[in-house]
Amino acid sequence: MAAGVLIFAAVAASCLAARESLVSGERSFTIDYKNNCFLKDGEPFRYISGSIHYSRVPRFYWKDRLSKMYMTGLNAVQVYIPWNFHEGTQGVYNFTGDRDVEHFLDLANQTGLLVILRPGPYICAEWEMGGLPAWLLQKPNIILRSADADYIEAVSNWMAVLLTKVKPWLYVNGGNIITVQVENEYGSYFACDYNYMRHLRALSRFFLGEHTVLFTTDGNTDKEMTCGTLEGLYATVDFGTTNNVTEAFERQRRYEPHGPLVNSEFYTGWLDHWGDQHAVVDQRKVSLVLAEMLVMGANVNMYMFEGGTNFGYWNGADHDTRFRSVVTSYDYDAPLSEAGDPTEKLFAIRDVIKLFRDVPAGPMPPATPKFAYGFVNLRKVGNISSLLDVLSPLSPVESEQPLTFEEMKQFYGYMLYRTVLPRDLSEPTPLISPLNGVHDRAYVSVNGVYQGLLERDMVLVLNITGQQGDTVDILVENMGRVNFGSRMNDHKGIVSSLFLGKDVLTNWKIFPLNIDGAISGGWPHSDSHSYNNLQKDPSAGPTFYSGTLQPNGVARDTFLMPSKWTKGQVWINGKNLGRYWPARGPQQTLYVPGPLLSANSPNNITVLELESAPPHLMVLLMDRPQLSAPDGKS
Ligand code: NDJ
Repeated sequence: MAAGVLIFAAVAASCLAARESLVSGERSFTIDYKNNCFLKDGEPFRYISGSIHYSRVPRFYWKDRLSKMYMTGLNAVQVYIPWNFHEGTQGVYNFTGDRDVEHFLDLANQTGLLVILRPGPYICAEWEMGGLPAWLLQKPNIILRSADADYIEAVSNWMAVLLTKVKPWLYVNGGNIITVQVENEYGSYFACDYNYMRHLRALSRFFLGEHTVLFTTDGNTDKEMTCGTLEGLYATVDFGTTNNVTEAFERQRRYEPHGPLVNSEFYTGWLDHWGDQHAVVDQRKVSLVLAEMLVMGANVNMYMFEGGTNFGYWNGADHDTRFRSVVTSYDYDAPLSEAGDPTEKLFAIRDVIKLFRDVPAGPMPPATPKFAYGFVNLRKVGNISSLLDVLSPLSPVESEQPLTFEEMKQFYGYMLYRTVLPRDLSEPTPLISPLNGVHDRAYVSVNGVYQGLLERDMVLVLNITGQQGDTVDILVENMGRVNFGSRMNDHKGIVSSLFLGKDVLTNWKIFPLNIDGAISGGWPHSDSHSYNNLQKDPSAGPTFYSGTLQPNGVARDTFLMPSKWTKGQVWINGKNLGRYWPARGPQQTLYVPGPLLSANSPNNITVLELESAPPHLMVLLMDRPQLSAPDGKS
């Protein structure tokens, strides 16, 4: 064992000797700087925790997942609050159903789990715009995560609502929240604005009181620690299996010479982007590094313990060398799978934890039963251009230049831009996005004939043909806003002019699309005929399909495989399951939670295929996921 480990282990022993006398019955959670540990009710305390995002797990399963975490031997869960999940429209708050954060806290409490709360306002997390509401982008050039006045005002209003709601859940107030994070890895953001961090510290103190343990989490470089830490906020670090544990904690010690060692994000797995290989982190390495940290007496949170799913449009994206969108599954190769099933990694982690604390007696709750429903036939409903009366019932907005999603106040999903060809194109003529202004994918039709696509950073030119006056329909897909780094002002739609050869395309009609509203309202009805439309090749371009799954008395978790479909979005019984893109991979199947299904009546499946449907028009419902591309590449 390295010398550093031994020194830290001695620290752990001193923590065990710590005691603080308390007025009997008083609840407290504090930092013991003398003995380098947390104190809970005056007794030395160490957490072994796991991250779970309630926004990625159906409410029905919250209790099941928390019980499995408890039975692994965890004594705490770490929870992010995604601001945009709760304040979709500025000033309008939603804390019901899958957004009922107090119910989640209550279930954790009943299960015997303490909570490490991470209320943001920014969370990263591979979540759309890192949890920030896209309506912030309505102010041009807003400097997110800084002391920008408009940003601060929005943050302050949100924190007033949120922190007031969680205050009764603080440990000292009789609840289970032991610590609260301020911002998230702020040190890796370019702005490095201490006034912003001071403001967040003031808000937290004001709404949560003087005695709550507030902390920061930062990556493992001096720059990150310098910009991310602030006096009065306990500085913690995050790192995975490829880092040297002793060095990582030595860095924490440079910023926090005394107090508990904390790895706030120990990576059990990693995320996937479309086009990547599926990420896997070796279970033995996770066990070894976990043991190494626990021997040192460190507090560890495993990120993720259960990842879950980016349902709907909630995935984020990265933009380093180019824009890369995160896949629908957030399985993360975590100890509990996307569907909440215990994996070998979970049992290996439990074996490690057993060496350090008693794990609860009794069996691990089993995997939820899965069902292979088999093939479901779909029929064509119609191409998107022929369905605008249903999907965009109000008149379109007319504008000489294209407007962004944010300007249209439609923040997520898809929008349709329509104009006409200014001249005859007898020869294929380039439709060009010279400033890379398609955010993020555009599906182009001329008079209902699908021409092909443009893709941000990838495809900036598409040759099209047609006659003067022909209708050009461009469906633009928002593939999730950037959640990390300096490019989070990620406006969507056609964000700079498109050219046809040398001519700028102008005079647009822009149709906001309420696809989710139509589908959750019962559209398309099972008896509705295929809408008449102009599409020549019936299987090309953005087109809706639907069908029914006959459940035969069974409503169980299942996995939808859109084999040979190209790219699109799936809904079942009105719930948006997320994006599929088997052609790009690695993810091949979509998780379908059983509680969405009816056991006794037909279940509606709706697919929006953006490029090209297979001739068979079937999807397969299987009893296991496939998160890697079949050839092992992406
Ligand atoms: O705090 C961040 C957490 O929310 C730290 N991470 C995590 C990775 O899952 C997650 O976003 C980082 N993400 S550093 C950036 C990934 C860049 C590919």
